[in-house]
Amino acid sequence: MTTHLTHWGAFEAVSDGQRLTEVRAWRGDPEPTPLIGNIASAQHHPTRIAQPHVRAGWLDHGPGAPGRGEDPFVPVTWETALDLMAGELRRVYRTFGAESVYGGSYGWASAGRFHHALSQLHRFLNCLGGFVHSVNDYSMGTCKVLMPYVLGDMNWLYSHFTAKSVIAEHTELVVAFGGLSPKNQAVAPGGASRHHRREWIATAQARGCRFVSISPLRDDMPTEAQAEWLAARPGSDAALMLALAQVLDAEGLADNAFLDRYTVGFDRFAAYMRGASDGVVKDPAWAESITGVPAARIRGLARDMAGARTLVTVSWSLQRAEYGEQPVWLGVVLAAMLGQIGLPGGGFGHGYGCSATVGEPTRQLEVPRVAQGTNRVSTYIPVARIADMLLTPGAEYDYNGQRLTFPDIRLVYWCGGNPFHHHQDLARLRRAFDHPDTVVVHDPFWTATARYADIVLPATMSIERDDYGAGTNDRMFFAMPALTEPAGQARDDYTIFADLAERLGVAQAYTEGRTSGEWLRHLYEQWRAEHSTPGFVVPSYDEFWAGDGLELPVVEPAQVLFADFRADPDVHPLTTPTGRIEIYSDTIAAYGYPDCPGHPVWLPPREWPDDPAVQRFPLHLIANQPKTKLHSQLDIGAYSRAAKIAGREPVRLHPDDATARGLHEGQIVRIFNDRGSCLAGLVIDDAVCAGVAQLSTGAWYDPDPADPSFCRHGNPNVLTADRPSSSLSQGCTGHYALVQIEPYGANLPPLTVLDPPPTRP
Ligand SMILES: Nc1nc2c(c(=O)[nH]1)N[C@H]1C(S)=C(S)[C@@H](COP(=O)(O)OP(=O)(O)OC[C@H]3O[C@@H](n4cnc5c(=O)[nH]c(N)nc54)[C@H](O)[C@@H]3O)O[C@H]1N2
Ligand SMILES: Nc1nc2c(c(=O)[nH]1)N[C@H]1C(S)=C(S)[C@@H](COP(=O)(O)OP(=O)(O)OC[C@H]3O[C@@H](n4cnc5c(=O)[nH]c(N)nc54)[C@H](O)[C@@H]3O)O[C@H]1N2
Ligand SMILES: [Mo]
Repeated sequence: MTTHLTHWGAFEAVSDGQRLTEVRAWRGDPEPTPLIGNIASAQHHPTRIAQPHVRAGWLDHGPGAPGRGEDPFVPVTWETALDLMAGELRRVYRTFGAESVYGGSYGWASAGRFHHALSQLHRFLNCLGGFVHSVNDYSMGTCKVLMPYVLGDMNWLYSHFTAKSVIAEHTELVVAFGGLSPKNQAVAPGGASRHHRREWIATAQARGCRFVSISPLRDDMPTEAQAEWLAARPGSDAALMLALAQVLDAEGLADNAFLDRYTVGFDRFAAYMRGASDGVVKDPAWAESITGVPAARIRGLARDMAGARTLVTVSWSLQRAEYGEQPVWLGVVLAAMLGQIGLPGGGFGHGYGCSATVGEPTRQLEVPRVAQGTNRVSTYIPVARIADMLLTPGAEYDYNGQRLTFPDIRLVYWCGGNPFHHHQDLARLRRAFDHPDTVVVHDPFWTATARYADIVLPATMSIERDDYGAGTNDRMFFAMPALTEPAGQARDDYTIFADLAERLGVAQAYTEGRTSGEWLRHLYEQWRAEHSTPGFVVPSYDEFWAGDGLELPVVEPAQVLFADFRADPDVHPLTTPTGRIEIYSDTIAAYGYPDCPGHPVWLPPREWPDDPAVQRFPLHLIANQPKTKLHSQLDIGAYSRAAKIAGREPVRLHPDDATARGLHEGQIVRIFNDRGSCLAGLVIDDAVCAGVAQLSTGAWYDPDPADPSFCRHGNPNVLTADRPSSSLSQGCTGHYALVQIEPYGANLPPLTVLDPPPTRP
């Protein structure tokens, strides 16, 4: 048995050298996830890319030839592919410069820190002169921009939110906007070792802690929480939070001493909340009409919050929407009004239900990783502006107080991500992908993005190479020896870049003369020299490699967010501009953005049910993270396929909504709006509130050849809008859209995405 790490957990496997013959959860994991069931079945699936491929039109007519996404692919040798690639990189860098290469390459790739696909791509492109990069992510694209103005840097916050063990011991009331999703707590970037969701929530519950979940899905809260469920209308949380705040204010329940000492700008916000600035009092009656939550229930909850040690948590999903700043900022304001920030179990949290490692004890050390070098190109985009960049080079736009210009991209290089999974309005993305001369993809699988590329290079899966890794803020650092040989002709991204670097005359800069095995040892030894301290002796590389994971030291006792700040805000100021919690931000106000003013407000999303333009689409689409996989990864795996209905992604609907449409369980339905449509298999379930359709992300995009806006498999991103969250953050808004559902009458079209694309000899 050899241990290996994935984003969804560690596992142990037996291998015959080619494939995994037995897979079971790592023995140290008390609550392993069934997601490990996708790995072995996916490894040799027909959609594994067997060898390098070049799109026929590109091969015959050169860069920019039409036919991307339509032409067959020509299988070629590695020699040919690498020669073509090197020639094309040389042409683009010489003719158009580094500013014409987009290497943002957003995506989760695999666990394993050396063979981290994006890091290797960035290092390689930096050796060639740099590339246009992306900032932020799809996960927290809005709050990462907002938080530095309000609470402080989000990367720091991520590993310093009050520990779950502290919540389990002290919190009396958890008010969870977006729930505490059990499926999402299985996953963490870079890996999760000891899952213990049931344990911390059940401990809190048994002690008498009450959980209230504000969410369109009952199962966004684990059963062990025995939560009360408040099904507010999706997208309305800011209104609900304003009304909770208004009750605290009007009933004298707000902690004014806390607001005075630790925050700035409450008065400006209060004028809005009380109706002084716009004539509308944001009271529970006002919020009832927006949220659908009875005013009495809102008032009761506000009083309960003031009477208990209360933790306000907001999931990242709420900010993956238009004006996504508002519910996050208001969550902070609510917690500030309760005056419990910095106390054990009270205050604010962001992301407890989003990742296994939010609320884990803060890790004292980073793990070794490869340096990406220096990017000489300063041009970047907020990551979700990819289609805008490709469609409108030269156009100007606002971002975080700046006026930026989209560059003119000739070559797109993707390694470790799947934009035809993660981006919104896929038909528009497809038009955008027509713009560059050349699209290059490395991936183990024929993902939709690989099918839209010109040069496709087969990458190894993490189980096919030596590596090591630890999740962000996870305390276990694992050696990850290769479990099998690479499938087909797959090569490590590192080896591919090293061969390209050789052809382009930058081999020394890229490899520094090391093989990947030598790099692993070198980076480890460097790290060991830096981190061997009397309290923590790092074992030799050989001991580490032979061991079953190294336990890294964490801060003890477990952290309470902002305990220092509470003790003395002058000695321990926040990293915000004023050092205080900013309920009003002068900096944001000065930007003058109507879609993100200086204090939090309620702004209805542009697609809001009152609008006659969208009345044809009365259902809120919840395109959340999938339960049976990580994003689009291993959607061909056994555990993911087992949940499909006639091969299509399941969509869940409330019984009343199904009856009203004459739909029955297991039926194939068509989900549509003005942007696109997709097929899905119907599951009728009263865990979904009425008026909501839940279709998770991750089904491999399988467009009708005649209509790229119609996905035959059930990818919700044909339905979502490619609209920014706001001028401040320019984040993605994949978590909010309106749709309609009807029976699918026509003959069920076959899926093509489970087979490799057509090839030409
Ligand atoms: N509508 C809607 N859309 C969303 C979201 C939503 O809530 N709603 N959520 C968004 C969020 S939060 C995220 S993070 C994104 C996720 O979007 P992505 O991170 O792009 O999704 P993944 O499916 O994880 O893509 C990773 C790709 O890397 C490949 N890969 C794995 N290992 C390797 C390797 O070693 N080398 C190479 N070259 N490739 C490798 C995998 O096969 C896979 O194709 O999706 C976003 N999209
Ligand atoms: N199994 C699994 N786990 C994952 C991932 C995965 O792909 N699979 N992806 C990981 C990644 S990259 C990320 S970023 C995190 C994401 O973590 P989140 O963003 O929290 O995850 P989601 O599943 O998108 O959304 C959580 C819940 O929010 C609720 N919700 C949606 N809209 C609203 C709203 O307007 N108001 C309220 N109150 N609730 C709403 C939905 O019911 C949804 O189920 O998850 C991580 N965990
Ligand atoms: Mo994410």
